[in-house]
Amino acid sequence: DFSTDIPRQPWPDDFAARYRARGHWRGESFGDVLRARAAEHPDRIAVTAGETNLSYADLLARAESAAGGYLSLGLQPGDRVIVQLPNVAGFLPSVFGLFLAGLIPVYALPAHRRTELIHFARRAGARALVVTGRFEGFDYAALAAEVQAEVPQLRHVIVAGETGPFEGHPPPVTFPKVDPSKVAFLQISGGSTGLSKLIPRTHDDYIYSFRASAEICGLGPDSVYLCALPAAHNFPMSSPGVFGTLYAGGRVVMCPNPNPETAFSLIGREGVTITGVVPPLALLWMEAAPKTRHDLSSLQVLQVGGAKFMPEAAARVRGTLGCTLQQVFGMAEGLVNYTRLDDPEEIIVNTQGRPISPDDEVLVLDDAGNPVPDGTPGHLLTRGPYTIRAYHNEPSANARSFTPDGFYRTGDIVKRLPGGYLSVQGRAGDHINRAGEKISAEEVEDHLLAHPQVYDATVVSIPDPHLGERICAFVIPREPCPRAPEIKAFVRARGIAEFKVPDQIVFVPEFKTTAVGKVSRNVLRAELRARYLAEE
Ligand code: J2J
Repeated sequence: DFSTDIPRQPWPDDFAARYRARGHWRGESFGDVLRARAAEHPDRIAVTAGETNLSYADLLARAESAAGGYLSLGLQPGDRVIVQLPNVAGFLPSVFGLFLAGLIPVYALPAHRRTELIHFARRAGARALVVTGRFEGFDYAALAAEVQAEVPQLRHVIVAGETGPFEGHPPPVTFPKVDPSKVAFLQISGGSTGLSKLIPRTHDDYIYSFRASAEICGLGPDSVYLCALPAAHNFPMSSPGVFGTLYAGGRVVMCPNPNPETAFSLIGREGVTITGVVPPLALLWMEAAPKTRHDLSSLQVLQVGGAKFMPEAAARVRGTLGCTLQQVFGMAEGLVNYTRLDDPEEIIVNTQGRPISPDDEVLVLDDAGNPVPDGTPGHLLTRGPYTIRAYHNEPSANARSFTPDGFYRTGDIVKRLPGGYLSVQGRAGDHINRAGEKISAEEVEDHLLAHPQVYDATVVSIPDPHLGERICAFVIPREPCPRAPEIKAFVRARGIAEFKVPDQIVFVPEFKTTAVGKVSRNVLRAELRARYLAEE
């Protein structure tokens, strides 16, 4: 039972004291932020979604109703609640309601399915799940019911309406006291080995990250942020994203899907000033921009992150979209780097930016753990005022992912350049970065191996002109050899996000390699990838 073990502030006391003394951690909770903004400018619009506009006062009122509703179910402060919501008006009332009630959101993506949700529910010890009914043709309430049937401790499925759950419900008689140094929510990691891990973020650390991000991005009351990626992703949530925009008193426009037609019409209609996308979307938008009938002239900043944006593409952003590019290299575990808006074009095009905070500590190390000179590729390790010190409930992953003195091993290979700018060169781990979604090769292999006609399977990333990387599964079949579409359908039916289903299946008679066992799996992956690319 994981119900009582959400950790206290996870940084050592001397670090915490320093982060407070420097003014990074201000003892402010999510609820405090919303209350302050609603008091300062109640009538300003906070969120637009379709025809719905919620003012800051509306948002607070709906969040208070939601808090009252959650607590009336018997949920207790500290309980975990999975939130699986697409980009709808109800997203923010749902999660601010949880914060006001002292409950801990666990953010799932709209793309997640049965297997992933069950894993999150068990790992987090979640007691409830908040979903929409139907969205873009998919029945999330039905999915939630399937998950609930498998996880008895998940007592409540809460179906949020258009503007959140429990609309009109009375607020709690008393709001629980929330300690800003404690965990506010659990974010989902990309999961480079095995299943996604849960990332505990505190009010203090996360609010610092988006407050400082909003400042770096020049956000203010006139800013209009288009939330084009799924709001539960760390990038659109906090870099500076939805929360940074609200912190600055601006307006969030929820974009139901990021195709150019939908996004451009919202940019034109709502006067969007800033948005963030992954590289494949940036490419798509640059293709579509010259032909669009929508007015994109309000757009000042296009942020691109989540995967490497190639310099050739980066150099075309200003000419095609008429705005400043900002590269963003971040991770849900913490550290976020930005190119600054007034950096020379050369830096903006060729680097992935520099850290948010003067207290972000960055190490670039060789394989033996020694620092490399600037300009030489090495492993990126980091610690700082908004980077976690441990995953939630993952003793063995923690031993691998963090050094004894608290540095997080990002798995990324970077070069440090003058001024502390970073250039991402690749990564040491074996996750696949498919259009910004991180997929564990191991996790997909396990699903393939469950197929009765699959003798063995190895999953690798293959460079892809549209996705950045695609998922390629090498499969040794049993007789009779199954067909590729049948294997894909089988994997999909295991209840996983569509973005994890292999794009391509290559049948091979054997793996022709000296690599055996788990430890050499990376060697095998590298061999198969090299052989495939050579034959292509
Ligand atoms: C190369 N690789 C990148 C970039 C992330 C802001 C922006 C992105 C994320 C994110 C985020 C990259 N160039 N510009 O949380 O707040 C790869 C790295 C990194 C991993 C983290 C944010 N930007 N990456 O993408 O947790 O490999 O966060 O370690 O999903 O994405 O993935 P994630």
